Amino acid sequence: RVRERGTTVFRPIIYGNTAVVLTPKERELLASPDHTHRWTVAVRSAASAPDSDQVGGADDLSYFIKRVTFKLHDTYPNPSRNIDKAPFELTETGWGEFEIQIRITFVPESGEKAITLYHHLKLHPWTASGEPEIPPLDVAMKLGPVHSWQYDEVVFNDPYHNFLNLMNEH
Ligand code: SLL
Repeated sequence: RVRERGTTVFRPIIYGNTAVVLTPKERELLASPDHTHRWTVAVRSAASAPDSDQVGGADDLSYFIKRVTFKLHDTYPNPSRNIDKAPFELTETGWGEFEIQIRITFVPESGEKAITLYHHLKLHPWTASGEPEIPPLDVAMKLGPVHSWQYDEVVFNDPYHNFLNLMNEH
């Protein structure tokens, strides 16, 4: 296995969450009626997908990502959730914001160590002042979905020759 010394290859990603308020009817149907929101946390390509209205691209990152582990708050059953194929996302319901640990494991041929990102799950709407404020649920519902996403680049230095080829095929 030969490394391409002095070479760097990277891929732009976004990670974060979208959240919506549950309707009273949806809340009734849940096992946990104290849950107020449905949210999706995801790692996606930052490259735009013209045919998609979701945040971030619909590109399949599984040619270099093997697994994404979302580590949730301990109030969740089995808080460590492994996603082993694209799309690398997880949808849950809940009532509170917390920090999600996002561990990205790369395909074995990369020889790369896993990386860990952190994202504060955002349920409550952004305010003009930036001061946190939790509006009543009916108000929040009218404001629509909340989005909180961060841009990053996954960088591989001195990649293995075979892995560089694999990256360049995509
Ligand atoms: C808070 N520090 O107090 C945070 C913790 C935890 C949120 C929020 C799920 C609970 C369940 C859930 O929404 N946990 O499934 O029982 O705001």
